[in-house]
Amino acid sequence: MTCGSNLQGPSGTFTSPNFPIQYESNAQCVWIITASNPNKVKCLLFVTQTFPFRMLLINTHRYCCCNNPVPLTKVIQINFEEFDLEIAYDTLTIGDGGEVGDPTTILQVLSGSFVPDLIVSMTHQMWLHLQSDESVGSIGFKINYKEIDKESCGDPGTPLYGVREGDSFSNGGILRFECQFGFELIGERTISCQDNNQWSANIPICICKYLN
Ligand SMILES: [Ca+2]
Repeated sequence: MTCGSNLQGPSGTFTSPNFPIQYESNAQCVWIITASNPNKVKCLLFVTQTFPFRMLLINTHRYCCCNNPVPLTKVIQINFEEFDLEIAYDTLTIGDGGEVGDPTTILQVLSGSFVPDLIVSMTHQMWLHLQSDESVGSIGFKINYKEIDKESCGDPGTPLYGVREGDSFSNGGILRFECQFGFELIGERTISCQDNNQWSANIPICICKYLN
């Protein structure tokens, strides 16, 4: 069966077919998410008396004078509320841009139930392709998406029973994690936002040391 849809920013939610009941066998579903207005601009420098300047429409009723408009490019962030596909046989391939299936744009190929905290595109579009084989399904997925500023990995959150140090989600940004007293940190203590808009690892988890 074919399924999927074209989705627009600034935010929304979508699911695999029949979610949370099992998706079909032989499914081929494609979603393309596009930022709501990739052509918006912002003014870095407002000019009031210097000419020449460019008149830019800020909203329906207001104009400003601007001598260096820059594109206000947004990128697409997704996170998984639920995810479970038959491991190794059914896959969700996620790519940057709108060229569905282009192997040079693939960001992740997901299967089973382990997923990144967040996946962020490099451009104003992201594509997703669900492919299932001829037998055995699972519940599928529920995904939330939203637009965020470009050159960002998005807010990955803070572990339950943990604290976070650092607040930059931009390329090069570093977050450090500690767990509350009595809890042990499992995973990476430090993660960084890479140039491809993906965090270097998921955030860690904090588990009680005295659970036996
Ligand atoms: Ca299957």
